[in-house]
Amino acid sequence: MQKNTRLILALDVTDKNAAAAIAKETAEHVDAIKIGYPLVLGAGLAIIGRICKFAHVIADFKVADIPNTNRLICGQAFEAGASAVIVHGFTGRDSLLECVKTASEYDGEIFVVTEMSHPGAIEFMAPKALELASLAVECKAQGVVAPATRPERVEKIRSVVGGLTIISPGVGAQGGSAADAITAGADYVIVGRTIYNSKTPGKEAEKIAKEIEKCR
Ligand code: OMP
Repeated sequence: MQKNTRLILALDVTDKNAAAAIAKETAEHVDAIKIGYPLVLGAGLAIIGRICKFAHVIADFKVADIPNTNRLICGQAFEAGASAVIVHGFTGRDSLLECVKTASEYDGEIFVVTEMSHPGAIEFMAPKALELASLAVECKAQGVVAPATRPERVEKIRSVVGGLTIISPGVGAQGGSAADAITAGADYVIVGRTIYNSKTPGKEAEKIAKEIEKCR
């Protein structure tokens, strides 16, 4: 993924035609489009192939299973046209290594969730976030997901992952700021509702991309 706008759209709509229209309108202002269960369950896995004509697709399947099942899930995502898959690390080294190995067969990337952006992440994830970040480095994942809602945690996670890519959700609807996340060390911010619920998603994406540009 090329760092251009440093903005990733989370396309969490459930209708395939609405998704394609938003992807088309926002494509020039984003570096990637993240697709997860809402859209894949609503529109089918083939939606990845449709959306990847507009931008790189990150398949957000938060894969969290035994190694063999992880291999099968990641394989399906890459076969469908995804450039990257988001996975969990808490299932352990063997499960994560299988995701990384599968990605390498497709020249794809793996992003490992560390601490999530919602308040509940403080309960179980936050105490383990830095260990999960270390595991991502040790397993040679390409990057991690870290919370824009807590820029000070992005900074901490950056100090653990070194040169790995950090993608950071929680901007806008969850209260985080794109500028704060980028300044804290995120490479990309992920924005969903603020863009796809806007009457003018293209203009909204452009506005956020400009905010990010000012932080450089
Ligand atoms: P908005 O809150 O609508 O901007 O969407 C954020 C997107 O990022 C959604 O697709 C979430 O599922 C996703 N996300 C988080 O919000 N927090 C996290 O900690 C991790 C993710 C993710 O893995 O993408």
